[in-house]
Amino acid sequence: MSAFVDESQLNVRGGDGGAGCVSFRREGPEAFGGPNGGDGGNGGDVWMIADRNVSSLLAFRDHPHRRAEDGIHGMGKDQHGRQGKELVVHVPEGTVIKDLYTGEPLADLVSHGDKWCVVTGGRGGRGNARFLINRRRAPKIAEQGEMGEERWLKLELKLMADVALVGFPNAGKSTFISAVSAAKPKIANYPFTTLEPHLGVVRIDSSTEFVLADIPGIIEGASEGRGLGHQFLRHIERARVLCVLIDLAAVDGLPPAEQEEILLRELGAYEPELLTRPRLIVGNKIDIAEPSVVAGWEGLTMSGVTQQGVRNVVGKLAQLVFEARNQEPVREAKVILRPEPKGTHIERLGEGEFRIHGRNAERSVAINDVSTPEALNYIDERLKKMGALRLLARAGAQEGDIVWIGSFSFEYSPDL
Ligand SMILES: Nc1nc2c(ncn2[C@@H]2O[C@H](COP(=O)(O)OP(=O)(O)OP(=O)(O)O)[C@@H](O)[C@H]2O)c(=O)[nH]1
Ligand SMILES: [Mg+2]
Repeated sequence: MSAFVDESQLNVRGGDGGAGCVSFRREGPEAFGGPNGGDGGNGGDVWMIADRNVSSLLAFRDHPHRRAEDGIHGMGKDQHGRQGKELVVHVPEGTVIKDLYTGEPLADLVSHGDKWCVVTGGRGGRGNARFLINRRRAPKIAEQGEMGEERWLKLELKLMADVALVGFPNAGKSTFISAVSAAKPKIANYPFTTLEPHLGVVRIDSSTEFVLADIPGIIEGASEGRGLGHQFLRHIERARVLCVLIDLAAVDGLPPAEQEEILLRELGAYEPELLTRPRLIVGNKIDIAEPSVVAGWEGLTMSGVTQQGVRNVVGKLAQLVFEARNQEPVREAKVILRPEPKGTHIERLGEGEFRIHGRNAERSVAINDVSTPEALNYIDERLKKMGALRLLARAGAQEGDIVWIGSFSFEYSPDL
């Protein structure tokens, strides 16, 4: 079907890492003992996964923010904090994910099980037990937890019909889709009111939904091109389940059994495979049907106008869709991991001012208290080790220039 595109925005955020702990042994013979502050747990990642049992992006309109669990802070006695649970966000097959601001396509989750790690949780901070070295017997420093990554996304989906409504003109197809979804096609008491397909999302609960297509009426001879025929049979071709709507109060008095026979014949003549498609046959307009007609009808009945029997029909369709989806073979799922962020690099902010970027560099200043000489020493060592000072010199930093890392700054000196 042409341009039925469902769109939504989504904000995802990884869990924050727990903070490392500063603590020392204080018991019995170990009074004034060594450091024993545990590490904070990592925050949970957020994954997006294609799930064939999700059919629209409707759920994200109500809940556009999704966040994974935070890591727990480390504690004394070398107790590490627990990791935050990852969060898995289920989206329909075929969902294209873009960056909301740049429009850059990020991932295309094509088939069931395709998975993408969209943001990672913050790493947990290391406790002071990890900072013990010979020169530093009683470290009072521990790392803060890293913040979880956050990102705004745009989700796009070409809607595909799960259920196609098949019926004669005027059978009540548009009335039915209006009753069970937000679709609002024109309804009128004459044939061929609907001239092009409409899609509606039928939502039963947060985990059960399907896409219903209202298709222009089919008449005898449609498979040979009569009426709006051919064109729309093509749309039916792609639906997983067919809902054949019989008019129990047809103005021309065509008996239900005959309607059913003609409709199925047209489907089969167009494409024999359509007859093997799961289908539900429903007698509509039960509210105004003649008792004699009703007496001769053994199938399901409903009224799109009074809504009698509608819930039952929707439930049965949902069940058929669920079964059909789960019989489809699953292609081998693709797992897309995110590329590692870039290493340490220097940005020149202006005259005499630089910024060091990079996860490790930023992490080295994210410690519980950066104001002590001990902490400053530690930061120096770390920056030297990762070559950041060499990079600064190469970028032209001079004595006295200001260097930023995260929200921390220091004065550059070539003999740091
Ligand atoms: N009493 C009654 N009238 C119905 C029912 N369903 C539909 N109608 C009426 O039947 C007429 C046709 O309904 P539509 O929903 O437009 O039928 P359609 O199948 O979409 O028709 P086309 O678009 O022309 O193919 C309208 O006047 C509806 O009000 C029903 O269950 N009971
Ligand atoms: Mg219609």
